[in-house]
Amino acid sequence: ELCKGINGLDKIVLREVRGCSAEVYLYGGHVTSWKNEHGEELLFVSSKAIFNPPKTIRGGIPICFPQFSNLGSLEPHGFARARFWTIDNDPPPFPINSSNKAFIDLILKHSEEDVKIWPHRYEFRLRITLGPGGDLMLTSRIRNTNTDGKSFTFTFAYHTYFHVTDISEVRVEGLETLDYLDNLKNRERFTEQGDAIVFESEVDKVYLSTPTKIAILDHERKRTFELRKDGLPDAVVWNPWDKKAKTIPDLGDDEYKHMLCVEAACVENPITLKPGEEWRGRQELSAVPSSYCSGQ
Ligand code: TA6
Repeated sequence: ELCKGINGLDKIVLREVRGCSAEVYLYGGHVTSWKNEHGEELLFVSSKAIFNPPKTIRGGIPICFPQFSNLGSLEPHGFARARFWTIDNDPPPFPINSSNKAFIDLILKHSEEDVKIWPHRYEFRLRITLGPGGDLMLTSRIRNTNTDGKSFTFTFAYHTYFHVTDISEVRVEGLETLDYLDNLKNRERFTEQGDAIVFESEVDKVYLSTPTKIAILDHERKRTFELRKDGLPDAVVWNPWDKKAKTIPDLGDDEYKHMLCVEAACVENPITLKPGEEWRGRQELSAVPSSYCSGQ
């Protein structure tokens, strides 16, 4: 269902039989809402988020492409989150079965303007699916459509902002003992020690070659988010904490307490595509009561 969102921007609402829903803005190909069957919001979007292109939306799931963070010459996190995507009415067949599921196919192609800042032609197809049970799946297919024989290289992330009750009570499982690059220490490489990850200060890390499953436990709400990923070896974990939060104009001073970014990403080893080649990367999210989660 296509309708008007904030400031008249087009958005698509996906609904599932039990009442779960998701919202996607064509601006950015950006998921801004994911609700469970009780209508509870599972993603964090700042109360100060600006829905006014070319500003990017603070929260939800920004798509970082063709550059994660400031690891290149483009604007931070690339331009895909600041472009108008279109609905792809006739996508080539997807390898996943989306029958019985609510989904939308979006597409972003190079514009002549963008070719000036990133001299490549591409087709980026994004399928956003709300499965029965409310799982939210994002599948990206990026194809090099250069006609000059040139390969291109990119980094990528689904910059997911999870809504948490109290960041001090959150644990992340699945990243312990892994190597990470610490963005707060000049991207130096360290090894995570000890148990599950907990939060008591600013964190901005890229965990490398992680398992495909990461759990985010919201202790207070007795909810566990499960993130599963494919084609995306790394996982970024970010919380700005109090001092950094105050420097971010579109984030409330105390909102850091209620958000945690855990991002399926490909950062350490950029992806290179030859003309005609296609890359796929997928992130699946579920939210379940903690007690029902296996192994917890
Ligand atoms: O993913 C973590 C990060 O790259 C941080 O360094 C932090 O700046 C954040 O993303 C938000 O970036 P943004 O450009 O959306 O303000």
